[in-house]
Amino acid sequence: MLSRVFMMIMAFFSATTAFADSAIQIDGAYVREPIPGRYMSAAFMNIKNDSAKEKILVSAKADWAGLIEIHTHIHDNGVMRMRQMMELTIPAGESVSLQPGGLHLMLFKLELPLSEKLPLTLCFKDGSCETTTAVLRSLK
Ligand SMILES: [Cu+2]
Repeated sequence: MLSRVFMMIMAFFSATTAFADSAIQIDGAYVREPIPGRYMSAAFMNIKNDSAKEKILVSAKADWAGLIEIHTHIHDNGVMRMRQMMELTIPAGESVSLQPGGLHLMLFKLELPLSEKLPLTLCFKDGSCETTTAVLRSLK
């Protein structure tokens, strides 16, 4: 009887640990302050995958943005253009950096004015989601 209780406690602890041991770490998230009168902007961050499996970002959501798309920049005859990506793979044990001029989350239908701290949730193909807080960063 005692060993059965012990087993249950162990099972509980290992389940708790698995839950707390999140595979995805999001660092340095920020939202660029929108140009006055505009309802769109971009978010940048570093996404680190600490798990042994690749993680595939498929969507992002926030209360303060009506639509969020994953974008990258491509060179097209000397012109930088943005292109939507339906998926962004973060390989096992690696980081992907979203930064100006490259990958970013494109934010549409912003609810202005934005607050200084902006909760942002990233969701992955395996059904898991991770929430971070992006800070609002001024254009200057
Ligand atoms: Cu974009």
